[in-house]
Amino acid sequence: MADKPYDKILVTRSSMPPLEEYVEEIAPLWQSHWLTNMGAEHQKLEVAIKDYLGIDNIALFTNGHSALECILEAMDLRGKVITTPYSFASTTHAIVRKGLVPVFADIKPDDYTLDPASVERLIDSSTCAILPVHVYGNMCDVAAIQEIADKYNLKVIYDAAHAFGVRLDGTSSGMFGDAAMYSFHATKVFNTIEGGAVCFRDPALHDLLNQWKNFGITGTESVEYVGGNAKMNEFCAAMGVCNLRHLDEEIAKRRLVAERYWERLSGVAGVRLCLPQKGVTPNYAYLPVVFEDEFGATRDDVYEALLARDIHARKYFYPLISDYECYRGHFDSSKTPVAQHVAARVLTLPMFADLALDDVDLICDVVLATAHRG
Ligand code: T4K
Repeated sequence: MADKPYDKILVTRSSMPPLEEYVEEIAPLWQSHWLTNMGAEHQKLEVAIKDYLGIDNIALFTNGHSALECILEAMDLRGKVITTPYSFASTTHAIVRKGLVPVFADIKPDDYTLDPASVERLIDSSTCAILPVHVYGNMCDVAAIQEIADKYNLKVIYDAAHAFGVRLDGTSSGMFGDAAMYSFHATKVFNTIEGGAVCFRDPALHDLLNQWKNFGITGTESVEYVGGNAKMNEFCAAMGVCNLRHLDEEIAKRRLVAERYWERLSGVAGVRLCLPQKGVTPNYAYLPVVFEDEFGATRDDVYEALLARDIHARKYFYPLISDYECYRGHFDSSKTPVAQHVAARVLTLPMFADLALDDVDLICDVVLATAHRG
């Protein structure tokens, strides 16, 4: 590893701008002493993201999870929300923490996003919204989901935590549905250290979201909502301003890493990969591999074999949210058999911009050597 910028292969590694660039970006804060509460860097980042994504409306947050909770609350939703159990804890936790009831639909076997065919039969008179996830940056079937939502008058809020920079036929992932949440966590393709955003269709939500994330304060002497505190601070916003300048370059480097993996692992019996979807410009956020029985070794065998070489893959997303201890007894995961199947077999391999191609080769060698040795 001597010639590498990392000393261990972890599942990912935060992208960071050159230190001097960040120092230059934050230097004015020593003059202004304005560190948070929607300051100059916050405003600069909002404008830069709108330009980059070609979107109309955005509100920044302290993290993606708060952004999701905030949009659910700002839309004043009540009742059931149809969602996927194949995601990070945040998706369902946001629904539950806002007093809504999650109902799990199954996922598609090819891209692991919410299967529109399994959504419609779950809708009843108390359903208020659909909350699908563009998991790994794979775009959901947005047209089919919107058609169902229009038919039953439901809101659509996308968890687009993984999909910053992803486009469908040239349109940003943030432009679909009523709203979309992005995560800018350190582990994401684009990070602000911690951070997140909501993109939304109705411009009337702009003031509402900015008030909700600031205690519901609407003026120096008026507080109209019981809001929380979820404002992005100036240091995080400055990190975003810098990282955004390098994002295209970062995604181009990730592409080379992804293509090397696909070249090495395509066509191997029992190995299922997520290749770019038709019409989609990907961001190469994650490198999920599903190990089917024909591979001759289990996902856990591969995970252990990599670990033995100090290579840290992760089981995103196992267990299913519906199997978490905190939800035990409330859901039956056998009702989402595709999600159950994928969660038991998936491994996300290391993926980050600076991952050396010879390390990708090493990882693939270990994976392939595991086949039929489980
Ligand atoms: N919806 C979805 C679908 C999500 O995936 C997430 C977050 C959210 C909503 C919520 O968004 P945020 O509120 O987080 O903005 C990580 C992240 O903490 C989490 O943001 C992310 N999803 C999830 C998929 O992954 P862990 O528990 O796996 O993180 P951790 O600490 O084990 O880190 C994983 C690897 O990342 C480390 O092995 C090394 C690398 N890393 C980590 C950190 C913290 C870095 O390179 N730099 C760092 O600063 O959850």
